This record gives sequence, C-alpha cells and structure tokens, in this order.
Amino acid sequence: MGASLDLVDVDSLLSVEEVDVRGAARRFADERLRPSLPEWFEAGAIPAREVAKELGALGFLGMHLTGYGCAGLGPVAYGLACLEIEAADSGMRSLVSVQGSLAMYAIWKYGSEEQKSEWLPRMSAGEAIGCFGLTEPDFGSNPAGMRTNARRDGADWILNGSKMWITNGSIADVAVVWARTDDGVRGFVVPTSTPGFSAPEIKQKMSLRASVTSELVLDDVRLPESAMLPDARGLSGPLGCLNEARFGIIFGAMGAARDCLETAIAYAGERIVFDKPLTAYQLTQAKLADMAVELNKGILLAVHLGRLKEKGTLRPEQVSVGKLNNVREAIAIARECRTILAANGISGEYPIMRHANNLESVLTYEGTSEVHQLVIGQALTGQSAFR
Ligand code: TGC
Ligand code: FAD
Repeated sequence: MGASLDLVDVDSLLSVEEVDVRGAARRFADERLRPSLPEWFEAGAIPAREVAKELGALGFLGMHLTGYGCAGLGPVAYGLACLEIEAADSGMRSLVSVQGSLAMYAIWKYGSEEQKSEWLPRMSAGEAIGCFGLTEPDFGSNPAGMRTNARRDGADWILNGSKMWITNGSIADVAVVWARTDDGVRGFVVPTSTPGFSAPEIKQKMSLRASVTSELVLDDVRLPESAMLPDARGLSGPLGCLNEARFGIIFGAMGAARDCLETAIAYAGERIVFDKPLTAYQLTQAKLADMAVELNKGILLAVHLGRLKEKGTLRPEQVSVGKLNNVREAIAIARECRTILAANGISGEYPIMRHANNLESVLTYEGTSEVHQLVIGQALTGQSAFR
C-alpha cells in the first residue's frame, strides 16, 4: 500500500523479503502492464505469451511452489505479488493465478515425477501456458455433477465432454481437465495439441476483457495411461487447487480496490466543485475514510490468513471468509470511487470502471459469494445447505 493509505501500518507485519517481492511486482505492474491495459481491455486481446515469459523471468509463476524452477516463496509474498498485479488489472492476476495456483499446483501436488519434470520448469518460465478445466456449461457451483468423462480403451484413456469459462483455454499448451471415471472424479494432463481437443474463445465479455476465456471441447481425446494425475482422487483434488487460487484473490482484490481509491483521492484533490476541491467536503471525506478503513481491514485479513497458511493451519472456510469479504468490499469500493469521479468514472481514461467490471467476474469465479456464504454457514451450523 502507498504510505498514506496504510493507516494501520500493515507494512510493519511484513518481512524484508516480502516487501522486496511486492516492490518488484509493483514496478512490473506500473511500468509494463498499466500503460497498456486500457488498450488491451478495449481490444479484448492481450499479448499473453510475451507477458507470461516476462512474469516467468521475474519468478511470479508458481512462485509459492518449490523445485522445478519455482521460486519457493512464502504465501504472503505470493499474495502481495497478486495484489500488485491486480492493482493493474484482475485479468493479469488471473493469468498468474491460473498458471501458478491451478494448473501448476495441480501437477505439483498430484502429478507423477514424469508429469512434473515435463511441465513445471517450462510453466514456471512462462514458456508453456496452462489452464484448469473444472466448470462445465451446466455445472459451475456444483462440479460434483460434471458430465465430462474418461473411459478406458485398453491402457489408454478416452475423454469426452466440454468445459466452459476456462481462463487461458485457447492459448494453453496444457490443460488440466477434471473428468468422471468409474473410480470417481480424476484429473488428466492434456497437451492441447492432442487430436480431438479444441478451445474456442468466448467473445463479447463485458468483464475481464484483458484475459482469454474459452470453452474446452473434448471429442474422443485419446491419452496414455500416464496422463492421469496419480494422487488426486475425488472432488477434493480440484477443490484443493481452488484453495490456492482463492488465497491469491484475497490479496488480489485489495489491489484493484487500492488502485480505485488512489485514483479517487488524486482526482478529488484536483476537481473543483462549487469553488472548492472535492476533497474539502465532508461527504467526500466520509466516503474516503470508510473505503480506506475497509481496505486496511481487508489487507490485514489477507496477511493474517497468509500467516495461517505459512503455519499450515489455514482451513477452507477461512479462505472463504477472505474471498467473500475482500471481493465484496473491493466491488463496493470500486463503485463508491466511481461516484467520486462521476462522469469521468465511466471513462476508460481512468481505471475504476475497468476494475469494477473485472470484479464482477472475480465475485463469480473461484466460488460465487453465495457458495462462500454457504461454506461459512456450514462451518457455523454444522449443516450443509448446498443441496
Ligand atoms: P463436498 O461433499 O463438501 O466435498 C467433496 C470432497 O472435497 C473435499 N473438500 C475440499 N477439499 C479441499 N479444499 C476444499 N475447499 C474442499 N471442500 C470440500 C471434501 O472434504 C470431500 O472430500 P472426500 O475426501 O470426503 O471426498 O463437496 P460438494 O459437492 O458438496 O461441494 C462443495 C462446494 C459447493 C463448496 C464445492 O463444490 C465448491 O467449492 N463449488 C464452487 C466451484 C468453484 O469454485 N469453481 C471454481 C472453478 S475454477 C475457477 O473459477 C478459476 S477462475 C481463475 C481465474 O481466472 O483467476
Ligand atoms: P451457477 O452455478 O449456475 O450459479 C448461478 C447462481 O446460483 C449464482 O448466484 C450462485 O451463487 C447461485 N447458487 C449456486 N448454487 C447455489 C446454492 N446451493 N444455493 C444458493 N445459491 C446457489 N472455471 C474453471 O473451471 N476454470 C477457469 O479457469 C475459470 N475461469 C473463469 C473466468 C471467468 C471470467 C469467469 C466468469 C468464470 C470462470 N470460471 C472458470 C467459471 C467459474 O468458476 C463459474 O462461473 C462459477 O463457479 C459459477 O458457476 P456458474 O457460472 O455456472 O453459476
């Protein structure tokens, strides 16, 4: 956080290494990403391969994983990198999350030695891009209902089905695909050049436009026995990956919020209404104060959950507390900042509307706010209200 917004001195909770990682991520976001984002967002197209290689060179892909060329940094350092990257754009943080916390993590956690050494070094360098296919057209919040299936044909596997809303799908070299088998849900490492695999891009998105989102179509995709992730059995496999990516979002969403608030404060200081700067009005200061309080609380929560993750005690419902609160508050902050800029608030000349639009996706993906309310509700009452 910029010094003036860090009201409760969150910085005092960070190590020198964490501050250094944050500084490197902020420089990359400010110098490399931020200047191009209005254009990428408007065009709905990003130079993903180029950006992935640059992120890889800086160690940001799979940065919380160990071995295979990964940086092996702690969860708070990873979270702070997500925060700074999402301060530029949620779509950029999505690229980092899906690569490192979903596709790479699945292979790192559940893969064979052969799968790890084939994919992880190239993925951490950004030379190979991964995607993670869990959601289907009819099964988003309830992946247990998935229809994509894998059946045996001799020693091979044959995959059929489709996945929907898959980040990086059309540009991926490898897809981690979750499918139903006679043995329950299993994960498969699918090179996207395999015959029968295609990934048409989803167009006309009004949110997360600086990110590629695709359908995955699997039409008799034949894979060798070795394509299955040996150590993931049942839904706990993909859900274990989601904990990782949701953790990054807890920090990331606060980056988008901070960028909106910094923009609004700077704008209000310059904007003269009724002969005085907008910052001089009590109504404006009340808005700014309330938003800064929520921003500080959200970042404190993120750092606290990061410390629990460091100790290895972070539970899924605690991740839900962070994801639910921080994305919800980030959207509220983006919308309030938009009111301060009024008409200019809807312009692409400022980042606020882009963040607000992006955050609508962030509210939905990695578990909708309702799903996280139900996870927390279950932890509070002992009763599952999903079904
Ligand atoms: P349930 O019966 O509760 O559990 C099934 C098994 O999974 C285990 N489990 C978990 N394990 C690890 N982490 C978690 N968070 C877990 N939650 C549950 C559970 O212990 C059980 O294990 P076992 O061994 O007994 O089999 O499952 P359910 O079918 O009732 O579903 C629970 C629910 C609704 C919470 C879950 O399905 C869910 O989280 N739904 C939301 C789906 C979701 O978030 N999809 C995200 C797709 S990826 C994405 O959006 C990427 S966007 C990326 C970007 O661009 O940044
Ligand atoms: P639905 O499940 O149909 O939900 C519709 C509404 O019903 C929501 O409000 C929901 O909260 C509510 N609801 C659902 N169940 C209950 C219940 N039990 N009680 C009360 N209310 C309920 N998925 C991937 O697998 N990989 C990706 O890389 C990926 N990237 C994405 C990128 C973008 C830009 C977007 C928008 C989505 C992405 N997703 C990805 C999909 C995302 O995870 C799903 O959209 C999300 O899980 C919700 O599923 P759904 O859209 O089918 O909504």
